[in-house]
Amino acid sequence: MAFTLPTLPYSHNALAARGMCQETLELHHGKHHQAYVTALNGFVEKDAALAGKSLDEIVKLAHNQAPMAGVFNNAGQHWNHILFWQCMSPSGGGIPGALEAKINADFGSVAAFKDAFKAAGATQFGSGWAWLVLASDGKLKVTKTANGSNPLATGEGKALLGCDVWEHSYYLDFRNRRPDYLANWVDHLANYEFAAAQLAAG
Ligand code: MN3
Repeated sequence: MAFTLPTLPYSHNALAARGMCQETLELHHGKHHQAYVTALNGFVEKDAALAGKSLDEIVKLAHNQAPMAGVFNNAGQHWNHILFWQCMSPSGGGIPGALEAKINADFGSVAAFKDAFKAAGATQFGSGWAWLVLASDGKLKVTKTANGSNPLATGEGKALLGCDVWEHSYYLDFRNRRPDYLANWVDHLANYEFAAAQLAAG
């Protein structure tokens, strides 16, 4: 069964008032994410070892396997973008009480969490992702990964939020100003309701 591009959980212009324009979403979802799906399906068709495997299984199987770098890049980016669309909302930015309490406990304050998340994204050299994860010790942590990698592959924890810091995610809206994209993202785009639901699900 081939992998497919998920439908966005909002319209292409739903985030425009919050700093992510229609053209960004049309290109990012319809072109970039679609290209990862198409490439991944091409690899699966040619490799019997991948046939019938779930996306999670392929990400873990291909991680750090040099001959499978292309598989990993595209499977990882499919996994990352499936999450990313859910990590934004037209009513983003508000943090539910239970998640806020957990953030305060593990980071000291919401501001400290946001600073750590923005710093992770801003200091990821080149393309990659910033993450809020629930680590195996039960604490929230901020991490970053390069290119198509993610916390499922690295084993750093369960991803509650992921922010794409590839240039295609922000260049139309913020040009080269990645820190401004990240500041806007944590305050106005991030779907903390989704993160809270991921946290509650364990
Ligand atoms: Mn992307």
